[in-house]
Amino acid sequence: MKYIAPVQIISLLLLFGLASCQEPSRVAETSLPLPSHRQLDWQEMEFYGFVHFSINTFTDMEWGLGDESPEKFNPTELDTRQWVKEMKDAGMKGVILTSKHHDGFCLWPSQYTEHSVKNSPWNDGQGDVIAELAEACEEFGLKLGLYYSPWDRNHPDYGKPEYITYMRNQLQELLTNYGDIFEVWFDGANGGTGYYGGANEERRVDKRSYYDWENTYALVRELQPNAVIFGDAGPDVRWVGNEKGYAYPTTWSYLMRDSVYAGMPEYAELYASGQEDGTHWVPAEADVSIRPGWYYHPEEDDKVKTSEELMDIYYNSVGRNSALLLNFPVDTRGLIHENDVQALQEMAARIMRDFSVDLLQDGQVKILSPSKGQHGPENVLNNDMATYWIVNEEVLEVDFGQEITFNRFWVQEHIPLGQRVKSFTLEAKQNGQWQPIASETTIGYKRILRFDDTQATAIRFRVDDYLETPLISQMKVFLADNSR
Ligand code: FUL
Repeated sequence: MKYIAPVQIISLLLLFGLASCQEPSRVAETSLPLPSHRQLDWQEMEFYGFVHFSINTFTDMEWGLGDESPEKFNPTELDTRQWVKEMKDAGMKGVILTSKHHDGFCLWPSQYTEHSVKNSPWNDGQGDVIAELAEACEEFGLKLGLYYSPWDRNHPDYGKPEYITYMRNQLQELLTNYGDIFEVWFDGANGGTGYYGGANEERRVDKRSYYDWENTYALVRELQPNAVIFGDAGPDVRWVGNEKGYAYPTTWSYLMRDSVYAGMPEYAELYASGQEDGTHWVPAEADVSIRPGWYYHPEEDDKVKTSEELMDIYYNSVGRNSALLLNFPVDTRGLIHENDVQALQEMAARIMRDFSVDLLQDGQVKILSPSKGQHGPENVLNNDMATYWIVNEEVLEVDFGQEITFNRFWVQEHIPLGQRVKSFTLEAKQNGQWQPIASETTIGYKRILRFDDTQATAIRFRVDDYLETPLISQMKVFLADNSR
């Protein structure tokens, strides 16, 4: 990269005087919904892997009916270390495995059903995929999460109260036998046709009441107090409303959680952006598969997303106040296919390259404005998420001291005290004149703007509208690879 370290000067322009200044102690007295400690820990993970692996892998299906024989599950070279190593190398912080998908087959030897690995030829019925994955996660330092489908097309009792006991018994096994779990992922696809122990019929359930979520969540809390619970509508992490892996330019971490439920038909249309006036903190997670399907299909070996497509997904999720959950359809060998590995590692190299040099860290930073003490604008450059700049109607101007080229702007709010910015503007000083680069809406945990290569001697950041006094934690500027 051809770039000479500039002298950077930050100047703070007081636009509306000091009358509106918020005292640091006052900003904490907010009525906004705030994240829990488990949500804050989860937020920092940003990018983690998903694995869809089951009998479907061997039957070439996306949704098994529930009548498939466990004998079909027979990976020849299952290696969870390979999955975890590739994810770790790509910078992922965790992995979520489909412990039981809609077809009801269990990847662990549950004592409550025969429809599991214990009746498969794999490892002579002695295997436990979850135990192997937990071990690999421990070895490589990744966190383990578990997907569990409430809908079960195999179980004879699905639709009856007895099934809820079965589900809770299984959760008890999953959440006590495999160490710390960072996320419990409850799928929203509920009810429909299935095998149901031979009944072969359609079973509909009342999505709101059947699962008695309140008590199921209480069980998860009791067994794994640090795990976030994912569901279409939370309670801790919510679905982003599509399976393409992108969040929306406006993405709030708030939701009127009590009026939204899993499987709600209008969710994607109405709530995918979150709600500015939501009552609870429920941040978004964007899920997407690296191939068209969630499960492995040999005919999709040449349909793996390119690293360019994966970078669009990354910027439109992690760069839009959402986490990214990227799925790998593990193949019939029990491995992440070579083509998927290649695309993932190319993506990882691009992420590394795009964010390798923060241009706001280069050179000597000078603060021209009067010091604001503990919560001044210099905090946005200190790489410390615990500190922040209290924005009292000021504009932040960063002078590079010379012309530089850049095409990414990264900004983060101090979310332990909520999400506050409603809209902001970024400008660049070109030939002595301020030119608009972007006027955008929400920031949240992290917002990354992509734009064309821009030559400028300074940038100016302004919050245009906010819910409460904005608290900006970090800002960065990069010259990333804009070529395709
Ligand atoms: C959906 C499921 O129906 C898909 O099979 C997949 O598991 C996806 C992540 O969630 O609701």
